[in-house]
Amino acid sequence: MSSRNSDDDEKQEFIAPSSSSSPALIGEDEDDGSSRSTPELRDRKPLREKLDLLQPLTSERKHNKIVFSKSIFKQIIWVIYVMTPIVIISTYLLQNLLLFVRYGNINGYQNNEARSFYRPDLPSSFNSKSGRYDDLNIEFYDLKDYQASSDGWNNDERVLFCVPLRDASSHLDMFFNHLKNLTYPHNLIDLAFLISDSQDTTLKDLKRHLKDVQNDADESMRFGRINIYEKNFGQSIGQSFSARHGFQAQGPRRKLMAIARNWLLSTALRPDHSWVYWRDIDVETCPGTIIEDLMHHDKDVIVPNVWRPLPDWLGYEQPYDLNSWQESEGGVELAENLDDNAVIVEGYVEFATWRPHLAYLRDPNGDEEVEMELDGIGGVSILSKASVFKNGANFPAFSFQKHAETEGFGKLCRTMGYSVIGLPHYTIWHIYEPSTDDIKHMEWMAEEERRRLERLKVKKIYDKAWKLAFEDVEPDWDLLKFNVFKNTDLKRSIQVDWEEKRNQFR
Ligand SMILES: Nc1nc2c(ncn2[C@@H]2O[C@H](COP(=O)(O)OP(=O)(O)O)[C@@H](O)[C@H]2O)c(=O)[nH]1
Ligand SMILES: [Mg+2]
Repeated sequence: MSSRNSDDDEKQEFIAPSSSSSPALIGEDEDDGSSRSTPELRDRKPLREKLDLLQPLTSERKHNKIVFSKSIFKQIIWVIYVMTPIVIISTYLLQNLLLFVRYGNINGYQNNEARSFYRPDLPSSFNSKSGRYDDLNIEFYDLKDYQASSDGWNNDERVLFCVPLRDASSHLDMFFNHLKNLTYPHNLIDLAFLISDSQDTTLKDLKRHLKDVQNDADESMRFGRINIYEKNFGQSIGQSFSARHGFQAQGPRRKLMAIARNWLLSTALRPDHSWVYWRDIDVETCPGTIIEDLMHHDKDVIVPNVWRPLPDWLGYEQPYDLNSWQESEGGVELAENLDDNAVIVEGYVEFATWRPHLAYLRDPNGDEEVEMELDGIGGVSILSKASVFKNGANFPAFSFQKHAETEGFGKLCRTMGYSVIGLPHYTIWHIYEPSTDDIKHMEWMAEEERRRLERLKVKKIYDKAWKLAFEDVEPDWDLLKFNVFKNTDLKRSIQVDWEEKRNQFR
């Protein structure tokens, strides 16, 4: 038989069971009328018989074909159905196996060692001097083990590093440079961020930076626990310099900031923290040793001086944080005369307190170790013993002795008997952000510069035209002058007797 015929046979075997059980129909399906009376058709009789004989086999195939061959699509679904759980389970097992081989556990970290990659949080058993677990997995802390000492870095004292954030993505590069430069052992620093009422990409950028630092090949660069919290408090005052610093904005803004700080602190503070360090995101210049520099004073609450650089046309530099001050008679008197709910904010002419400000007492060449007692403090950079908060201090979100937020915190700490200290000659620098007036002035300066350049251009053209239009006769005149005066005594002086002349005309 030709190859076509053998194809036909195969086709018959395939079609027969599904289309009709009658062998007569096979021929009809298969051939047109011209081939029906040919010898080949007669030769097919044994094939039909053969098909009849194979009937049980054909129905079995029919079954198999329904299951396996009805459509390729079904097969693909089947493979996916079977393989998906296998792939998931084996990936999970492989991952855990790799972690186990590397760390000896499947959590991806080792006790007393920096962890290998970023995770949102770590069990509090991570790292030295933390809680201990018993057989029942009960965590136990002997709180006397977590006190704060002046050289905490030698005693494995953990620092909770708190950063409130709002629309802060533009400051993150600068902030992480500072963070990486910190000399306090990074594995003893737990980072806690609270992002509120932000419209920009703060959260996304923050996570990217944290992943980078926690994946640093140098394990000593990696930090301890890292927590990011997001919570909006409905802050509607803009984040521009002038919006933030307007007098009217101060009361509501400071109360909301106080609430934000309290949330951040109470959510992140753990039993194993000995210190709490507060830091604003927008600090431009700060020593990497800041934690140790403040810590070694061994005070309950301590702040550095905070200034900001200025453009040359504004005088190069200026005190920034006026919230660190000592109480004065004027301040006490003012407070007595205000409503119970009033909040004094320092540094505004509306509140004349005549208080000595830490910022203005700075001597650039002064001894950085000099201390000054304070009553109110600013929040740009505060180091505090954790026990201060654990004992109940917080940032008043209401009028506490006519103050709120960090200034209220200072007052509260003094009331609780804590030492609250500022360092007048130890300075860190906040960024310069232009105010609305500064921006106007800068626009005016830019316009002036544009005009000056324009005038310069015009003058150049005039100078050129002048040269072309007029002949320079200066050398000729010099020659002529010489010839005209060569026989004249130019030094001769003529004396006129004016008295005589006057008499003549009388
Ligand atoms: N969570 C939170 N953080 C804020 C809010 N407002 C400001 N911040 C952050 O708090 C810190 C101090 O705020 P900033 O506006 O720089 O204060 P200023 O320098 O005293 O005017 C910065 O790190 C800000 O990103 C807020 O409403 N919520
Ligand atoms: Mg700021």
